[in-house]
Amino acid sequence: MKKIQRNILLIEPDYKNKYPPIGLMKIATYHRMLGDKVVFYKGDVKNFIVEQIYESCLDRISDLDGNIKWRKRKDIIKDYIKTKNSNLLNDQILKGVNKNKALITEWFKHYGDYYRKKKYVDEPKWDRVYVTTLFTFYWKITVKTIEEAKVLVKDINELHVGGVMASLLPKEIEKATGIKPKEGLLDKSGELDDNDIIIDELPLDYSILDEIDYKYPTGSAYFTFMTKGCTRTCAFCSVPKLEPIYKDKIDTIDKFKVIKKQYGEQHNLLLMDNNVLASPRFPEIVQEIKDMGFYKGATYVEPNQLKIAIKNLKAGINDKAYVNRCFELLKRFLEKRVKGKTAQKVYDILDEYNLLDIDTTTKENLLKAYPKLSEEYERLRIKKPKLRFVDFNQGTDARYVTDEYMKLMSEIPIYPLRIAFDYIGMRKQYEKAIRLAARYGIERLSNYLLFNFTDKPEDLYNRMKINVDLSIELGVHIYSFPMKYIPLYGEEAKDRNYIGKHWNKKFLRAIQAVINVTKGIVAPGRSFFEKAFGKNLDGYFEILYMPETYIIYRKVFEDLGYTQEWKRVFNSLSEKELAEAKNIIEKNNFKDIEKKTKTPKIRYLLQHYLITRDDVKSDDKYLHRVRAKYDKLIKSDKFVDLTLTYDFETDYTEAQNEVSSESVLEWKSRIARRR
Ligand code: B12
Ligand code: SF4
Repeated sequence: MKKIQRNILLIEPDYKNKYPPIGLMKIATYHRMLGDKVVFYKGDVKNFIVEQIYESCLDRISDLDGNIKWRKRKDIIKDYIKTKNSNLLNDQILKGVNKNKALITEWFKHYGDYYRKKKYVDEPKWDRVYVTTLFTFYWKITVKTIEEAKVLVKDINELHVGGVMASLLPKEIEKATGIKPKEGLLDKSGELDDNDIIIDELPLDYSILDEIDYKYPTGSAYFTFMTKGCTRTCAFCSVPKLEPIYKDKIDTIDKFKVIKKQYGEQHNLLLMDNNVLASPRFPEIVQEIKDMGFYKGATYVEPNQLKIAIKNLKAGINDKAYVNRCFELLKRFLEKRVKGKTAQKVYDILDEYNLLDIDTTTKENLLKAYPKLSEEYERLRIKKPKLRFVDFNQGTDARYVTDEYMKLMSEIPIYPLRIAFDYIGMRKQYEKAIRLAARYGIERLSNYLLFNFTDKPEDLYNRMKINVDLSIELGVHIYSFPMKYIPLYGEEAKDRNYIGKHWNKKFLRAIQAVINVTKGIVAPGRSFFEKAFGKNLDGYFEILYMPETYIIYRKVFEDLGYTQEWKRVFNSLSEKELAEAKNIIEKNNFKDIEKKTKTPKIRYLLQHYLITRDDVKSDDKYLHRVRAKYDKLIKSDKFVDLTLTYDFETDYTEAQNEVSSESVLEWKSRIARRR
């Protein structure tokens, strides 16, 4: 009996993330194995619905007037579907239409109504929809996505939700959406259908990533776990819940062979192991990594991506993805690799087959044009060897580091080596691990420093300082990446506002403000560190209490003398006044100062906190210089980008507290007078 092909939709909510959705990539492989049709979408579900209606609309009208390049009008047509604005229809969409105008107009109106009157709700198209989830702090957008996905699936029981957040907050998701998520891994057979396939063990389907506009910054890479779970149960970590069983080695090389054959060789190896050094089979893991082509000094020559894409296009693996991919590759080729007469020749071929615009590019024409382009493409494509790197991105556990294991790590191109420094209590083991790394010639380290958990603010300073001191002493580069703790369960897990026991709102903002310019990176140099965080703990705490604007525009306010004035007043407070002032500052809310304290000196001190960026007319050259330096570093090193937390994605300096500008001006002049 012939199996019925199912329509499968995979959704990743519209949040920012660095790694592609590994779970969905495995599920895509699974459904393709079963002969189902798979579509991937990342973004807003409403927009997806409009896209789908647009495609149906185009199917209807394309032949009614074949002279119009309808796809060039995509954005306006989509706008019309959303708004049913007749001006758009008459003035722009129907412009130049000569054939079947009345009929075409009716179809547009029909599809406009179809969206606006939500008729699609009565005609769901998808046999199964999967929504993946990631960080718990993306709660709102994930719940919204699940809610909106409900109308897409024929049978609500076929709406599946899984992944990290679904495993940490399953009850909350069920309460909010009525959908009971699938918790944990898909590591047993028969989890989704009645068959023997273990989805977790399948190779990833890379093709789905070309179906969407979003670009993950990982670049060409193999993503995998060579161990699962962890041997420890740290209270701040969800691995014991997500992956409760420690598997000390997962055979990987065969999966890579499949990926290589289907999608081409990948550049780097990104490993998500939670605690690889806990594995007694670590020597075997390192050997397998070497066998996969990741040995010290190994290089990578990019395969002919166009040839692979055309092969997959011919095989009908994922037409939408490979049309997009071919278009992108040819566009880049034309813009970057060909010059003069060859460029003209390539341009003419692309033009002849309507391949210069994604909206007019078709599979049929790509296959026709390819034989004319393939020779030049092969001749001129990039063939320069690039170094390959291995990144254990979750960090390694210093407590498991031995001489033997460090030596093994130094035999593969680990870049950077990440050693977790989760709390000050592990200082001894941590320092020992760093010294061993230096001894084995590992010079670049990027280390995670957890804060805002049960630690004290001074612990963070001390750990950063240890890294600065060790870098100088050992002649290595240790970058510190402070990682703010976010709860794993309950209400507090749903956003990033949690304040740890020994922390307060002001201190957290201050840390963020200090490292905002460097996007979260604390570089190894002493002079920058001391300027940014203080020469010693007293200096550090002074910075933590300092007005945010003075922290960010350090130079400007120092030059104006405001910082000195603030320090003078802050340090002149009596013990009692200081306690009162600190109590107010720590809450980081400076509205209605008069109501907060009766003490004139404290009131005067608090005026400094009202000064905002808008009051600073002069440019802070120092700030721009530092920012430019770090932007360059991030751009030039993918692994730095992959370490940065989302706390620094938006320009924090743009998003400071709004305070009424009148009062600011008044306070400003008073401060100026007192100086
Ligand atoms: C890789 C990773 C990263 C990467 C990027 C992740 C990404 N996707 O963009 C990097 C290194 C950048 C990173 C950073 C951070 N991370 Co992180 N990270 C991970 C890690 C190791 C894997 C996450 C992942 O992508 N998994 C892919 C999964 C989904 O694939 P899979 O396991 O093969 O999927 C299986 C199942 O999940 C399931 N499944 C998946 N999807 C679906 C969908 C359906 C419908 C179904 C049925 C099943 C299903 O089936 C699959 C097959 O078995 C997890 C720890 C872990 N072991 O899970 C932490 C983890 C997600 N990270 C965590 C944290 C806290 C962070 C940071 C916020 C740290 C910080 N304080 O700054 C940063 C934030 C990043 C930022 N830029 O701000 C926490 C999250 C806690 C929380 N409250 O949500 C975790 C859980 C680690 C921990 N120790 O607790 N991280
Ligand atoms: S050692 Fe690392 S992975 Fe293991 S429980 Fe602790 S924090 Fe999580």
